[in-house]
Amino acid sequence: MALLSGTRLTDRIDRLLPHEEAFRSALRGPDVASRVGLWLGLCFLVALLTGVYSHFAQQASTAIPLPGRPVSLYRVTQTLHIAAGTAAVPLLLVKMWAVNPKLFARPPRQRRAVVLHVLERLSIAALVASTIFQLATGLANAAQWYPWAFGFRETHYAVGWVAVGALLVHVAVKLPIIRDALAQRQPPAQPGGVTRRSLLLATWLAAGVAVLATAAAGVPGVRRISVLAVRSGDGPGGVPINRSAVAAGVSALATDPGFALSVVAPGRVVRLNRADLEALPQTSAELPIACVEGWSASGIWSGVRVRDLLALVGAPARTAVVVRSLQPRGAWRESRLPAEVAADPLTLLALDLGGEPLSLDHGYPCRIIAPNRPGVLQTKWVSRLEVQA
Ligand SMILES: Nc1nc2c(c(=O)[nH]1)N[C@H]1C(S)=C(S)[C@@H](COP(=O)(O)O)O[C@H]1N2
Ligand SMILES: [Mo]
Repeated sequence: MALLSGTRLTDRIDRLLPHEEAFRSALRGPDVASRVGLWLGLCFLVALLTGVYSHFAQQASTAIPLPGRPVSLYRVTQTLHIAAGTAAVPLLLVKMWAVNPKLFARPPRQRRAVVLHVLERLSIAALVASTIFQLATGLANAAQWYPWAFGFRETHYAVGWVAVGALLVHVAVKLPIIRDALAQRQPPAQPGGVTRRSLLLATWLAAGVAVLATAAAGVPGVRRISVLAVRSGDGPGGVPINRSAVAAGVSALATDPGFALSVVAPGRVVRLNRADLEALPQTSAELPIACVEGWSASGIWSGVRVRDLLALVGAPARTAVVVRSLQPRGAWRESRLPAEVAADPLTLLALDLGGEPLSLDHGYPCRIIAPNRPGVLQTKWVSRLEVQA
């Protein structure tokens, strides 16, 4: 059997695939793509800035110390991060619908033009792939679903930069088209079909509904309409429970009457049981738990200032402290308090939430709660505070 010659093969593919002109809607094209793209770009910018902040906030030792005030800064930035990512999903779908015919544009004939065409297509492929990756992994993370083997934070962070790079190339290449399209006040004529106005309106509406239904879980007042949110705000003291004591495998140790917290400094150890901790001066503060997965809730915590505990072993207030928990394994069983966090008068080893002793799931007998920190660092079931020499 004779092999298909190169030209016959390309002819066949050409006949199989639709042509750019086969897409009828006049709304497919730069006019809608630029307008939706502008908002998509804005979502990207918000996600990038808040994402970089979150990445560094979760780093155990950050070169630039993060501010302790406002106490809810991380709560706001992480809610914005999830909201921007969620809003981007319908925007991306409409954007891809608008530019879809371009996928079937035939390559030009001249060699130089072909090279440029392929490069441009490759940058689009990188952009689309990285964007879908970011939105898909971000959404899965917000749903607390980790169906992959790679570390989420590092990968989501790295691919974020790929997406930003590809986006910059894309905007630079398309700038003249974008400028023309945005300057065009007159929408494309679409006899009998959906108008540009209603398409854009439906797009903004879809983005708005998506944000309210899922990502507004961190916003007091509107939390109730976030019907698809993973964590709703129920839980003892109005604070949801992330990992339960049973899931963390700490139930027996945390309820053991022989429990005692160890505060350790070089050459010195002080052991305190729950009654000893209750007998120390107590401080109350309203502080949020702001989970990186997008939910957050504020509670009134009371307990002992960490710096008071450091004083018991003769350590200065401004000392970095390693916090260990009763949990035998798992990524969040330990955390580190940088010196300025340990010294903060609002950094507490909490014993109570909402005027009641901590529930087992919220970290009984004692847990860390510090201002403006990602939830992953608010270690529960604390068993040891180790001063860093
Ligand atoms: N020991 C321990 N502490 C932990 C965790 C954990 O898995 N183990 N999860 C952290 C995460 S991811 C969050 S968001 C908060 C949630 O606290 P909560 O369950 O009291 O709301 O606890 C943090 N403290
Ligand atoms: Mo979390």
